[in-house]
Amino acid sequence: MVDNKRPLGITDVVLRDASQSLLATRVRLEDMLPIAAKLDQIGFWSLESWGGATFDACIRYLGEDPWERMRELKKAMPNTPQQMLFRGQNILGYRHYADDVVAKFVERAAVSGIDVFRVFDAMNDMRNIEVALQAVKQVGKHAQGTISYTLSPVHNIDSWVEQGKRIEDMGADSICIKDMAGLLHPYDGYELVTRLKAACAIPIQLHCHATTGLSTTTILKCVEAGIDNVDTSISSMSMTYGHSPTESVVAMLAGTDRDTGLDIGKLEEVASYFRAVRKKYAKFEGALRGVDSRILVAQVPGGMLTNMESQLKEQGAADKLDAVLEEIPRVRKDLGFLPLVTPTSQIVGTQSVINVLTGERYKSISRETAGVLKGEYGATPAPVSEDLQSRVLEGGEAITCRPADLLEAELDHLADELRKLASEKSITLTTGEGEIDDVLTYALFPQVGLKFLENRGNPGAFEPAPGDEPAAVPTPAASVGAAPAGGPEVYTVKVNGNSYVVEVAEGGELTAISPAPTAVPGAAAAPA
Ligand code: PYR
Repeated sequence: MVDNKRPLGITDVVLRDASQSLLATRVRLEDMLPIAAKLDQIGFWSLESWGGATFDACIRYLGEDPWERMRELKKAMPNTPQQMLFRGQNILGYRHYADDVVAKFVERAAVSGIDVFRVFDAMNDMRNIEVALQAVKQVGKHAQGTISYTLSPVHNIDSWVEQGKRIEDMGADSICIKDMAGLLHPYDGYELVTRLKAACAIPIQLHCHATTGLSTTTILKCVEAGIDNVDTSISSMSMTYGHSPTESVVAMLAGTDRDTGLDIGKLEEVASYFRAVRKKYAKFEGALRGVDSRILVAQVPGGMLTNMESQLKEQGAADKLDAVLEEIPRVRKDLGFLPLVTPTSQIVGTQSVINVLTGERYKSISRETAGVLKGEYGATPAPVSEDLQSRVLEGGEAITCRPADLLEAELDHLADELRKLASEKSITLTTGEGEIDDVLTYALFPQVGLKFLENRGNPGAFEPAPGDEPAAVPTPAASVGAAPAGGPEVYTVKVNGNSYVVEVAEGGELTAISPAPTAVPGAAAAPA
């Protein structure tokens, strides 16, 4: 083992990514707080407890104020650094926001209790994480820059090491290798970490999903190469779409130079608690048992695959899954080999489904696909298809600067807009210093956020908690075929007796139309 006489740091992700990946982001604060004191005593390097899709799920489904959730979690776990996943210029949404919104969001997240910000960009365009990282440094918190790991002809160990160095040069405190599809092979992980450790002075952390069955072995090889911290999840909330079990990694390293020092007995108390919680949320479980080896071939995140599988099934097109899986690499190539992670996984997935279901490639181009082709999300790892690009540009120019440089400051305007709407609709906004949190909720999700603020404190307006469902719940049409947390609004409309599912993006633009499903979908895991 390399220069390794130090404990491996563990970030347990049970409260955020495990809940997102295994239980469709539905675990409620009331099921987190009873175990918080125990989690706080374990000695984790950090606990991932916020960010990703949790913010959206809180306001869309659960009727929980995400800011309040964070404050409560921090209060209950004062001794453990609280970590969030931050989507760079997309913050916790699906489009780029102006820099003033990014900076204010970071500031308020820090005030609410976040200590470690893991900042990534779905395109790996590092210009898109710069403002967020600077904002984190500004508030004196830990800024972790991220490599969104993927496989493609234009990505290799050299390019990842270059990206790592760039992150360090940007002033980050650490680097995360984020392997959202579980594609990092153990020996590649060993080489990548060895090279990153040689090239960069800041700590390296590994985040691996378990879907392909590689993650625990990859963790071990990365430990041998000298990785500083790894993400795991308590065993009763681990594996399949999630992550390697915390206790297994702790046990593997017990008595070695990298002994984590964590107490298996205490961890078992936490595992036991989540065993019961998981049963309560069973209806949100995905179908996977064990390993999905298709991901090794299709190279997509597990959540993306299962979402597509259930959506196709609902539309009576389950037989098209293989065709869609073949289509994804083509679309990904046309879009410059971008990594597949929120929001690019949804963009590539939706376009692939449209290409297959319409029977003609790019007969219809979604607004988001056009956005990638126009450079609205930043630079793609490789050039995009010239044909498609000229089609969507219609003689205009693609964006080559950092896209947010083209966005005017928007926070003051949004605050005024929200105050006006609140007075028209008699919405009670938070008063004083906390008002800005409401503005940020509205800034990120104008429709869903406003609806949340209108109904805050009225649980009846949101999904019932598990166990509180009425005996027979008629399915509201608007929830049929619902997109993963934070996707576009989905409606079912009838035209001449035929039902169609229509997706309307924030801002009101139509992004996709498909025949309506015949049955209510099962719960699918949100994309990683
Ligand atoms: C998210 O952005 O929600 C991920 O989990 C990657």
